[in-house]
Amino acid sequence: MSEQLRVGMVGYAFMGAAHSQAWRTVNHFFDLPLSARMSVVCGRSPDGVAAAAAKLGWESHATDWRSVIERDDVDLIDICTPGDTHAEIALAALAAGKHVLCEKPLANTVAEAREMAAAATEAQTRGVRAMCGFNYRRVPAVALMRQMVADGRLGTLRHVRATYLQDWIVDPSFPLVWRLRKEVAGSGALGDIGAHIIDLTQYVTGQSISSVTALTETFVSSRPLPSASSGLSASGSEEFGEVTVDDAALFLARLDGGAIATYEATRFATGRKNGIRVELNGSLGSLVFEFERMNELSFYDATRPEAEQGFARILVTEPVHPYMAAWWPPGHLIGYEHSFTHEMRDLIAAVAEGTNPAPSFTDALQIQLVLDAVSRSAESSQWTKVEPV
Ligand code: SOE
Repeated sequence: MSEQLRVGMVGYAFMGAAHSQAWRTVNHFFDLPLSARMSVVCGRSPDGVAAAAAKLGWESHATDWRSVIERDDVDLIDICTPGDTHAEIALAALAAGKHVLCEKPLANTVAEAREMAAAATEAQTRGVRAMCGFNYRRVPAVALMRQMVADGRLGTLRHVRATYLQDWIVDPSFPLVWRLRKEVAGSGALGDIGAHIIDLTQYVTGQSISSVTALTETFVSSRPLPSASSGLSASGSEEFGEVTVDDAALFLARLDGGAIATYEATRFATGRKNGIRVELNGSLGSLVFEFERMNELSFYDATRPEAEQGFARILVTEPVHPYMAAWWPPGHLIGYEHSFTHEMRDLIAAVAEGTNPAPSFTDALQIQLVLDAVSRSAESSQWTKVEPV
């Protein structure tokens, strides 16, 4: 029995469920020197967190995250809460010598993100590791995309074209959930899903966004307050609240390696449920990743004989592809949840090896600075530089 990595998770909604699946599964598919132990899940509602512990497979449950951090039988804190609590939980956990996994975006403000990145850098000197959970970079096809760009298969990169399209709040009667309130979420589509395509494009290209010009839009400015019980259905009363975040964010960008880019993050793309698409155009070819076809990569190789040119479909399920040797024979596909299992695999390996996992809090701070530049540009309608880390 390898040494245990005892986990305390704060929050148990969508990301808590996705992370729990990964903690339950990772050691059964990846040979690692440390075994994750699902020690405790924490949430504000005593009944809710007790039910979540039973459903998601946690040994115990708590309602005060500070008590979880104080436990000497917890080694790592996994933060799956809304963005307004990321900083205080991560800072307390790092100070207490706990490793930290924090969901994206790192924080709700640049100031918080700077504080978290500084604390994580200091904690490294004490052997404490911290990672921000940008899960899509751990889809094998995305890791392959990065490798092919790094190997020069596209030549000089000219265009980056990224969209993240959802439609879950197109109905104006959808209630004012936490993701629609700035004081809780920090921003709307921009920080929630825009952060993912910022990370994805910087990860696969190896280039960083240096300046942006942006616009944001809030299509529905007032929504019914959630009912006390479910939090998802409208209260039925006439109580309404103001939407204080963007419903959509669109921006152009220059990257520091010379590529130019377009980004679109929206929750009003009717019919698009979780539509992530990244296309790269280079002097020697193009690559396209689409999340709805997440086991594939489209590759246009301009060096092929003229008679054979066209977009080839790479099926990213061979054992040679990142992470795939741990799963099934070629052609047997994997899904969304596997990206989290890969995230936990890399985190556990880093803790065991004493290395710093990526993306680090400093990497996530740089993404927060891009988000901030987009917000400032949308305000000023001016091209805006991304502040240095
Ligand atoms: C809602 O937009 C959401 O759950 C995001 O918060 C996640 O990061 C994304 O992976 C799926 O959609």
